[in-house]
Amino acid sequence: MAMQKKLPRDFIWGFATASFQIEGSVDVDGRGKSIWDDFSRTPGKTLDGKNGDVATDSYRLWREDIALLKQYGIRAYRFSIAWSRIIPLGGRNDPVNPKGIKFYSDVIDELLKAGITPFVTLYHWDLPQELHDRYGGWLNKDEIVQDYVNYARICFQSFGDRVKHWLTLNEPWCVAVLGYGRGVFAPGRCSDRNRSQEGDSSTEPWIVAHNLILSHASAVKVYRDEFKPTQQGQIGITLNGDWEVPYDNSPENIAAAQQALDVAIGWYADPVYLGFYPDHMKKMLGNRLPDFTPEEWALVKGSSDFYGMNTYTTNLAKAGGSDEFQGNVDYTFTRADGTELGTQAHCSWLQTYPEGFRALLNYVWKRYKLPIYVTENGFAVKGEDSLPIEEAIKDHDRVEYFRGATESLYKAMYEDGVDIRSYFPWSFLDNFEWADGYGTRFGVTYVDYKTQKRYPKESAKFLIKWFREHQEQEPGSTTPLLSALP
Ligand code: GBH
Repeated sequence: MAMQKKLPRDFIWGFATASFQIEGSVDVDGRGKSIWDDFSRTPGKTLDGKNGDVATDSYRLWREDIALLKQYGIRAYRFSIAWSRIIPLGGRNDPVNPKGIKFYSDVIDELLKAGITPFVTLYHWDLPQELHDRYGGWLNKDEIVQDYVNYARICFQSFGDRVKHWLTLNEPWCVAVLGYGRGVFAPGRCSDRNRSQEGDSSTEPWIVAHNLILSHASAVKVYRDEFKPTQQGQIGITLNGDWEVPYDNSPENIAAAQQALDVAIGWYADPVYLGFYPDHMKKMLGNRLPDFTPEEWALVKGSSDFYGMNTYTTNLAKAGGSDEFQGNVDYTFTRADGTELGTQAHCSWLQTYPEGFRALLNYVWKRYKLPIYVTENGFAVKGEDSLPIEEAIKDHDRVEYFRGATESLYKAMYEDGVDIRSYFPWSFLDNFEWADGYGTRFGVTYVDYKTQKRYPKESAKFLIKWFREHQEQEPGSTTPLLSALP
């Protein structure tokens, strides 16, 4: 039998989290408020009115969390920095908070001591509230670009000697659409006056996206000009985006699948990697799509060292519908013959479909031609929230999800030749799942919110074992003691 190829030693794999979803301690050590503090405390915005005041208490339990990551034997840990811990009021003329810097600095040191590579997201949705109140946050180009760049520069200065992997923004599509279009995420603006007192869903998301792209590109320029020559790290953006399969073979549904990709992914990826907007977006939006000046295009094009991919599922794309954020395409999981695409997750938007992951990796590789860092991929098991702990940790559907995903990852690399450099299952811990509160669990580690005790699920063990078997190991390294895990 031919020797099976193994993932190289420097392939990065690990688990991912985000500051607001895990940290809690929202008014400790000088942290300023973020838009998610206010939003989640507003009645009716989150499931059962839950907020991030405690979350998984990781601001206090970070040493224990890193000890568990070490026990898992992972290579890397993806986490995000809370802007309002670094600069409580957020702006370029506002004071920096040394305690915030010290917190992340200690986390980074502890990770490195444990042999774990830090993979750092600068912005995972928790904008300082003050910037929103002061000038409209992401809506205000002249202010936000400078303030974001200032924040990023402080992070490069403070942590860049030890952090070699930076992500500027997590999922700008979600920031723009869910925060300013559908109004289901902070700051909750949208045209529906039953839902929000302010906002215009027909214009604001496109403006916010424009400002996000410029902020990202400007921070990358600062990194490349001022820090990369000495710090030698990689920097890029990470985009959400799921695979799209035409509902059937009709020409309009085949076109619909491409239109959906153009808005879900191309809205950001085409400018950043190719230097233009998808034609479908220009046609759909006319002058509502803010264009870049030639100088801005020069800044934006090529502003990511790699393709950062967050992906969870596949949609069947059907022409029609008026949802511009999906390219005027309807999504379904039910095929024309009545069968379902895969196993339904706890959240409506997610079903298993590993073939879609492989197809998306191929599509992105062919279109954008850069190494791919998979920075999120995961599954929420239906009903897991109501099971006793000893049942919940037997997360069969999540194991099957990751079995399919790792197989697709492997085939994309070794059968299709896609250049993939990392894989980060979402998430290390069950955590604050935004508008879904604590009712939806994505963790490979169960969190008992009454005691804050962590319990590894079967999926964590499956992934640890899979990478142990499919990746070349450091000489002399020992197998993580799976049976010894709590
Ligand atoms: C990720 O986004 C996030 O980065 C992470 O913080 C989060 O915990 C994780 O997913 C699990 O949700 O049509 O309004 O129902 C995933 C990408 C894109 C998934 C939008 C949900 C549908 C939103 N998300 N999608 S809606």
